[in-house]
Amino acid sequence: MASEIPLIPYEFRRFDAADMRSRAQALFDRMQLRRSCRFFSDDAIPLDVVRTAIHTAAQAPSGAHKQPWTFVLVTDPARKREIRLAAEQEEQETYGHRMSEEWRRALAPIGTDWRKPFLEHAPALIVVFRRDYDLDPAGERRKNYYVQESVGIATGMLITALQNAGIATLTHTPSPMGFLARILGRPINEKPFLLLPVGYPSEDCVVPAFERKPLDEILIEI
Ligand code: IYR
Repeated sequence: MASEIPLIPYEFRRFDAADMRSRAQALFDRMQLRRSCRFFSDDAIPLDVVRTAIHTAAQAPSGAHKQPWTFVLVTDPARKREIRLAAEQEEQETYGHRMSEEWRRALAPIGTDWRKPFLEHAPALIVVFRRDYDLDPAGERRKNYYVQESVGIATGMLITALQNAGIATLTHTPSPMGFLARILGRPINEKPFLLLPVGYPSEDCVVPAFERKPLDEILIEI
């Protein structure tokens, strides 16, 4: 089938195997230190670095190249406060009665509760929105494809890019998240996907002493 879009040569750089090894290892060493950060310093972070990381995320593959994502970068303290209060309201319901006993037990070692002070302490929040459809200029719906997968991949790239640049993140999913679309005034075709507080960890930030699965447990080679 002929493509309607012009085809151009793939600009791809090969490295020798030694270079490949050191590049892979260097990224692994940084990513191994990635932790979900729940205690942020209120120190400012260079926002241009965050913008570059968001631009990196937007290099992700997407179904039919629809790029079904929008990233909202929130630094305004009043808006962060509004988001914290709304998130805590939902989380009070969730922790109060929406969670199953099994879910409660799974969360117990992490020690989270309905209080979300990091939503105000973190110098910035990135709210990732998914677009299940786009609206064409006439207001007609144009469906997007594999939206969950596409936005999930982009978000993974975002977390990687931020960690690589020295910015800590938390993947936060207050549920339901509809309040984010309302507070941020997003259009009807955008649904909140993930809320990502970003910044430097506070001096006294602690994280659970989790172990990650070893490679031989998660990799099957045939
Ligand atoms: N969204 C809630 C609960 C929560 C759920 C899971 I699964 C976690 O890994 C962590 C928290 C909250 O943010 O507290």
